[in-house]
Amino acid sequence: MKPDLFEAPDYYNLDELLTEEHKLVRDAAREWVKRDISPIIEDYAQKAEFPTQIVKGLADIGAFGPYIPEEYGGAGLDQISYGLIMQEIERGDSGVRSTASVQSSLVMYPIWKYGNEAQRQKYLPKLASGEWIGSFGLTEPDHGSNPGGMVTNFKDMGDHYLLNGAKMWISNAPFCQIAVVWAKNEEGRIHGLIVERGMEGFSTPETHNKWSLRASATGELIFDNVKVPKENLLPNKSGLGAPLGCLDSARFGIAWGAIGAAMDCYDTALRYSKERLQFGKPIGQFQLQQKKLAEMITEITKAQLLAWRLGVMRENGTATSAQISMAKRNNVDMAITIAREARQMLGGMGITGEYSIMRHSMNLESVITYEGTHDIHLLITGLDVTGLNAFK
Ligand code: TGC
Ligand code: FAD
Repeated sequence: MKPDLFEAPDYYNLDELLTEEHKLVRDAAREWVKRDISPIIEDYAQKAEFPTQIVKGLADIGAFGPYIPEEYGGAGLDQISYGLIMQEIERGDSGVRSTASVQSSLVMYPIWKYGNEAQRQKYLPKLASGEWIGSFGLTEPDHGSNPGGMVTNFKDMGDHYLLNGAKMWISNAPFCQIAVVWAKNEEGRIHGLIVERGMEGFSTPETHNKWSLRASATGELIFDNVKVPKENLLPNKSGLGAPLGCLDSARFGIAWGAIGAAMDCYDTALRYSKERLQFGKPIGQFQLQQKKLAEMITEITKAQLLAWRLGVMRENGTATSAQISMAKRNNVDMAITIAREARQMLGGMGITGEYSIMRHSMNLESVITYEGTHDIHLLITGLDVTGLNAFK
């Protein structure tokens, strides 16, 4: 793979909207990605293997629980810092950002928000340091976009719960120490349970043959009469709104992350367009190539503004779930379009692992599907503006 010469585009001087702390946090993540991710990521993606040696680095840059209070081992940062960290990590690879998103927003967040103090003390510091990796089990083989239909269930056996069912497409599953699992009780009410590796009847087979997110480990969570101690139930929120609340936080991170992938594709194509000569001139001198670059930087700038404003609203507690859906949908779509155009600008070289674009392009096929598909987010916006529910 070529050396990482990335220079971040900032066409509207958005750095002026950031605090000194934001810039410090972002630059630390940017440097780490250049040093520890760029040189190895293509190889791990080719091997379809998660680079476990990067876990400590992710913890060091505050990627595990950026906004979780410091008393629980988190970085105690604000929402824009969280977004910037996700942006920088996904500039390196969406699969690495996935690991950080799941750990922070889908495992640490529910334990922090829905757990009791004993659960926070037991799990959060180990997750923040990367000693333990978590996974989040919501999707099932027959219930993806419609998680409310889940069939995974638990029964109250007096001194413990008995958990049965299966989750599919679960990031980090093959090597997680714990899983936050969503299951129905005997009344059909959804609750979160913390399942630990080693509990009898709990297994996590890996999903192979992915052409996308190859440097992220994906698997199943299988529960065959798993005895879960009663103290592992998250007591402070139940119902479908509980897992969907975690998704709000993760989708916010993706809205920022996708900008990172898009920036990397744009920056690569821009540099290539000045170096690659055809018909005796740089291809960047041709109007058709300029059109692609001009549209890319326009779309990146709009996405940056959307993410920044959403960050301000998340921080002051006014962002709605529908506003988060809009940003996730728009920014991932923007990134996948840019990846495709940038790939074309590199001609044949664009399909090789010498450059990052094809990997980003394939990764984004997962990003546009997980955490709510492109179409589901459109319907959430449609419901919000019309008041008419397409899901019922
Ligand atoms: P609906 O009847 O609309 O809602 C049920 C209850 O939930 C509440 N609610 C929310 N609460 C918090 N945040 C949100 N975003 C919420 N959206 C809805 C709602 O108010 C209601 O509460 P209550 O008290 O009235 O019961 O539910 P529905 O069954 O009609 O479904 C709505 C729909 C389709 C929008 C939703 O289920 C959905 O978002 N589907 C997409 C599923 C999804 O995103 N799955 C993601 C799985 S995790 C993942 O992909 C991780 S990838 C990570 C990585 O690797 O980076
Ligand atoms: P389906 O729900 O079957 O959808 C198929 C198609 O139908 C889609 O185009 C969809 O938009 C469309 N569709 C569905 N319903 C409607 C409707 N009402 N109106 C119009 N169109 C509709 N899940 C987790 O719980 N934890 C994880 O860590 C996790 N990680 C993932 C990692 C990867 C790499 C991938 C690919 C997925 C991951 N997921 C995870 C699962 C992900 O959230 C689901 O794949 C996603 O929610 C879509 O569900 P589905 O694949 O079952 O598709």
